[in-house]
Amino acid sequence: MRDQDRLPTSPGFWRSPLRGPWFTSVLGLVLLVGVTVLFVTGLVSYAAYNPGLSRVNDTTPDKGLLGFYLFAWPTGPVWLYRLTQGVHVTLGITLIPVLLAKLWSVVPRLFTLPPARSVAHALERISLLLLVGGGLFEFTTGVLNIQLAYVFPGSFYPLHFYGAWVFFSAFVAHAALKTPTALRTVRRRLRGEPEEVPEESGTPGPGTLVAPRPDRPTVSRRGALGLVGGGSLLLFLTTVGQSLGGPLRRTALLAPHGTADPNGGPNGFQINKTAAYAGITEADTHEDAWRLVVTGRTGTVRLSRAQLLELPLHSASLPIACVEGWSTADQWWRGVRLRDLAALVGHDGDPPDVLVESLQRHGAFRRAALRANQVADPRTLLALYVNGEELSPDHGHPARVIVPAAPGVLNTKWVARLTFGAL
Ligand SMILES: Nc1nc2c(c(=O)[nH]1)N[C@H]1C(S)=C(S)[C@@H](COP(=O)(O)O)O[C@H]1N2
Ligand SMILES: [Mo]
Repeated sequence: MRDQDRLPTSPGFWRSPLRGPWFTSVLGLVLLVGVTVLFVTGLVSYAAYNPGLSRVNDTTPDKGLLGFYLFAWPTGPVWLYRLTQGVHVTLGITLIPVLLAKLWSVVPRLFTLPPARSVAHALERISLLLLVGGGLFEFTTGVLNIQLAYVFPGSFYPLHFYGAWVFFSAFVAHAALKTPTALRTVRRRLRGEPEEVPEESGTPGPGTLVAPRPDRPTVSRRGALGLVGGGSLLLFLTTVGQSLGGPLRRTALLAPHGTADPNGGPNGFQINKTAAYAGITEADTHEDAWRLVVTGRTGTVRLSRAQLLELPLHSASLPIACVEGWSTADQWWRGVRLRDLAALVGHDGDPPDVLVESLQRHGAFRRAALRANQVADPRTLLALYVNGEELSPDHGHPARVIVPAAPGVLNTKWVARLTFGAL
């Protein structure tokens, strides 16, 4: 190694023959599509939480203008959130090798000297720090959350939400600058034209990615892309099963909810938080102790389980789909329509939104606010049975909410109180 090549700031320090505009461009174009889909499915997931409805659902109360696009999440098709969030999480995992390879392919650029040749160049380099830092931050926080490693100061949601805006802003600026070059590079290659030659060292331009004194190749560029693609495929195949029902779930070796469904039987589907975790005891849920307190325009009624069972019971086949990307196949729920309970307390016809509260005393998910469109849907139930059997303690006995197409977090378990029109 020549003396002046001892430092990473020297182009000669970087020896891999794989680096070059074609390798970087292909990975960049994959990320252009992939990261855009991640951003859109992420924003959509946030809207599905009903954050504009109530502080109860809002994990980012200081979002300000960033909530400009919020909309009333629909109640159909029933698999809507299963799909959007399954795509978000599975695609995020699948893109990890692509992201890492892309960063590796441009790492010499991070060391270029002088650090800034002009104000414009300085701004570009700052935006690159936000891009790289933001990207690593978003992928890391996402992976930690789906692996149930709740190591975040406060909550995962604000970090991932604000981080997404920083990352995506830098991403848009970067894509606007680089996409034309990337497309040109890939087209040249497709036409069989040679790769652009390296320019003078230190000069900016696509050529600077090519090592001026490359080592002997141990794998072709095509082979290296194949390795990255193979890594992605492997991650895809060991993750996607958590969003599918049936035996394929067991193929999700990397997902906490990719194991076989618990102990079979009607209640044998994935459980998020157990009754024990939530501090729910038999004494709380016992027939003599438990009452459902329903409040609305005309006052409050208290219903025992026996009284609830005298109301008309209805069924709906609905999945549970969690923000963590796992979901269940449709389960057959049976219980009282939320809109019928609204009618009991003076909301006939057009039911309002509702605040649902659990017996659970601590934890962020003990309460949830549902929109009027969710209350009005005849498939939205206060479920007492699932798949023909009473709810098990872990699935929310004696009663839980189930809402079509909504994120799992809105399906409050161990319900104690419904307050209509209070939000
Ligand atoms: N009271 C209460 N309800 C809750 C939760 C909770 O922690 N406490 N978790 C929610 C989340 S995040 C999900 S994904 C679903 C999971 O339902 P399951 O455990 O029956 O599959 O329950 C929801 N209902
Ligand atoms: Mo969840």
